[in-house]
Amino acid sequence: MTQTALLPTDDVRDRFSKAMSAMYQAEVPQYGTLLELVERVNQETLSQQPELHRRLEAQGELARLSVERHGAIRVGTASELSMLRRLFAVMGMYPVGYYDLSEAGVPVHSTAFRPIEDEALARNPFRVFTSLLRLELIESEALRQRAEEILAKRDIFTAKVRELIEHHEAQGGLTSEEADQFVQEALETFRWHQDATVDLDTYHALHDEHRLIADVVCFKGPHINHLTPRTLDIDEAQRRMPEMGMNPKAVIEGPPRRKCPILLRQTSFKALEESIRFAGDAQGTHTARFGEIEQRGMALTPKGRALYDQLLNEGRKQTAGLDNDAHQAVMDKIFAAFPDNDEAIRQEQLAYFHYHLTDAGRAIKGSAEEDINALVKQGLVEAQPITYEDFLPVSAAGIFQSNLGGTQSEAYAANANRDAFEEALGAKVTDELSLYAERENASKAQVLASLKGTAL
Ligand code: OOG
Ligand code: NI
Repeated sequence: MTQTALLPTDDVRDRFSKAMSAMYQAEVPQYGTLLELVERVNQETLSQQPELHRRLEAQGELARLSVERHGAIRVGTASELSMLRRLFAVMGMYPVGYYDLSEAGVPVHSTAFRPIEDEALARNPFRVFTSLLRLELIESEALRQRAEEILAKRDIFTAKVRELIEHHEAQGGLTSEEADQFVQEALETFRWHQDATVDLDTYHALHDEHRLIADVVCFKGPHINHLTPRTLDIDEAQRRMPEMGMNPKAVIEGPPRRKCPILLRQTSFKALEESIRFAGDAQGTHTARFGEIEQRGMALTPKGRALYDQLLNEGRKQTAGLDNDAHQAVMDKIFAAFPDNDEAIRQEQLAYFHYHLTDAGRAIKGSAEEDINALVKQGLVEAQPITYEDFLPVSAAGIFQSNLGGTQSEAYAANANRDAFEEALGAKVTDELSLYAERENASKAQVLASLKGTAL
């Protein structure tokens, strides 16, 4: 029997992320404008900053830049979440990180489905931030039951996609033709529906409890609510949004502008009000979908993250109500306490780095030196920061809020429940910090082995 060639999961993900982007451009034309803006700003930034160009190229990130984006969805039940886990696995995307957003007044907890391996990330790092509604946080017993009943009746997956997922699991992959079919069928889960599954009264009752509950419960599926391309200069992109007809949120979330960017900075254009037909033929509107951009920097160690959190909290106390310029100026002063050059950050172990041999290092055979810092000093080894591939709960909450009207911010009593999330998911989420640490350690081991002449 001849074996049919299976398509690498990286290719399935690449095809899917492109198809998703095309679908969202057709659904939300402003997202297309946003892509144009980001593309233009990125080209300008690269030509103005040759050092950045060199660095991205050396890190293998230049090639992925034009395909790089993340999306977000919200689901209502454990079985929806666990089926999504299987669907994303077909594309080489696995649950990384646990985020509790209830603290920020959003009744969900979340993970990010994303690729994990260096090569997979370099090819296409497509990520989907996926939230599970926490019905247990709804106060009214009657409303909670009503929401559960509505959710129990829907199936967000096509029969064909279920079949293809099982097929992938049984034969360990999909052929190219099956992958194309899978992409088309999987897209159906993320598509927008103009028809709600409930009547207007039910929508309002759920909406009054929390806008997000109505968004999750009242529709046939978990429509993709935004897609986010990666920009190399978020300040410039934010500045230019209005002249291209977009209404940006007030401030850029996350750390201020720096020479050596850390973690993640994000901003978005506000959600659109869209007309919906409710059961019983009533017309109404729903506000859910928006566009977002982000600038990614280096992944921080627990020590770096603690410093970041401390400075961010100080900043939040001083920036309430400020416009973006004033907000950034305050943050800039506060973040002066966070070193802003790669070597100082590395020496203080605030971020994760990837080590590789320089040309001089490659010329050496049989060195017994094992001290990586000494090798860096000797110019034989170079360290490059590892890019942050994950999300920031505070920033995520800010994005949620600005698209929920910005007023519903009273917090639910903080109650992270990772165990319940993992039980719903049907798997453990991988700890994102351990992934960065592993990548750093593997690169060190590789460098030392090549210098010894015993290349791994
Ligand atoms: C997800 C918000 C989180 C981000 O970039 O932090 C997110 C949502 O609104 O469903 O996408
Ligand atoms: Ni986002």
